[in-house]
Amino acid sequence: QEEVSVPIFSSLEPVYGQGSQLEEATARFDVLKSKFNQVFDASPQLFARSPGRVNLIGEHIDYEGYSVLPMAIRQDTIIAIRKREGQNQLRIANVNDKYTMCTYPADPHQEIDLKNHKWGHYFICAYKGFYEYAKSKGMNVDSPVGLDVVVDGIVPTGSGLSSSAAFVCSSMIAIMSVFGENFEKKELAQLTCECERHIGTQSGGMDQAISIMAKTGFAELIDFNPVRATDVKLPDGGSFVIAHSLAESQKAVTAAKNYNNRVVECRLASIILGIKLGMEPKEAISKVKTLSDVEGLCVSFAGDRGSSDPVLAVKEYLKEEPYTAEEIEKIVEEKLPLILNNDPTSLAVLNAATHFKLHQRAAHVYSEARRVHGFKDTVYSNLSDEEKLKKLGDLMNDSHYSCSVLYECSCPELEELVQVSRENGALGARLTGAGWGGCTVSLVKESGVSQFIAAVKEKYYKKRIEKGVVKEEDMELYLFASKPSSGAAIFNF
Ligand code: NG1
Ligand code: MG
Repeated sequence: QEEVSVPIFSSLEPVYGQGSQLEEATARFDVLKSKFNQVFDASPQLFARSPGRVNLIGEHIDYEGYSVLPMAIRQDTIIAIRKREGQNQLRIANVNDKYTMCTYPADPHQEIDLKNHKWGHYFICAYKGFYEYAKSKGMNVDSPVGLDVVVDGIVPTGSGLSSSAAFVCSSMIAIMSVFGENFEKKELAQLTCECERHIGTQSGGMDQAISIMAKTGFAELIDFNPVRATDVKLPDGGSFVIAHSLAESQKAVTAAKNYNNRVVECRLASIILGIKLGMEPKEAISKVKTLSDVEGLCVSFAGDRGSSDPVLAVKEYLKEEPYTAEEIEKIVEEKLPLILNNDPTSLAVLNAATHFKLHQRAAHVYSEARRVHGFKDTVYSNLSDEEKLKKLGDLMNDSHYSCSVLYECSCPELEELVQVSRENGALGARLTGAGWGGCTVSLVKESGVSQFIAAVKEKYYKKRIEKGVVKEEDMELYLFASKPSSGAAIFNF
């Protein structure tokens, strides 16, 4: 039976199981509670948790409307919360002293100060999102109340494992339940995706969807518009190993040059493809938002050439040399800021960019979307587990190549780590998450996992331990095998 809303538990076992995981979780919740008592001189009303994720395949295509295939990891963010009636402040503390307490007015309409990035801003994303949603549902939440919050996140930050979504989703669920509500998971996935954009990234919905909808033992194929999750049981005999390149990628800070830049490039590519394939410029500007919106036109074009590959249209109609702003404006007969509705995060992209690589970005998106389906089809095929694993590994390698060469979201450290992983037994290895730093994910034969980990430690991390980039005793935070974990939950005890 499908659970529609977020499960509410009165103990930790349903999420953390038995054994060492449960012990670790019990200790963390004890620290969270005592920190809450120490900072606010009161007890929390309830707790919420939401996990990070590793994306197995389907990178930088969620915001273009295409399906992706992530799984939740055991690392999560846990939150303790209480309401303070008659108060007008939000106080957000953290068990980690590195993150000093942030305070905000209890005002759902406040603007988030993007020039001054603070860790607490992610909570405010959820806070604003909750009120916007509650209001749209006609709920009576007009008089703001104070909230006290303590956060403990163990998803490594800036690592492509979605620490941000784990934080935003657990915040949303904590706020929702302290107000006595429990929304449907599908609505929550949509809502948390939209509200994380208050941080200034034009992100897709993969991270929030998997964080909320994940199930133990399954990766999920996530479709968008509307959000749906389909369980994918991975073949036996394989294991996914996550490795951190140790290059941190602060996406909220570098968005204009990296993440949002790619979103804008995809938008411009899709409008030009629409025009070249027969739309009026005005129509294309108003109707075409993503590459998936013009895929039908691209596929028809390919059909005339006896193929079904939308990349053929990209090859025909988008030149390989980068476009200047003027060249694009000539084709679309409009100024770029207007095409992008003068949206501030898009204007920041235009300011930071000198040219736009439309051919490469579109070729990546269409080919990556196909690889996701290839991955899913392989999992469900009649091949032996061994053959399946080999094919999945190949698809992951192709995905990495495309991310690296066409989408240019890799970095030297990720390239080295992927190389080392492949040389030491990975069936496939690729960057995961947004890239520009952060983690790789490798598919490794289950029987060879400890050997693989030892080899990668020796070849990639040893010199970095010697240089003091990472501490030997922290290694298990940066290099570990991961099984598909469960999604968001509420704890009431
Ligand atoms: P990470 O790297 O976890 O922040 C980001 C986006 C995803 C997706 C991937 C690239 C956010 C919240 N998430 O993930 O939606 O686009 O990059 O596939 O920005
Ligand atoms: Mg993120």
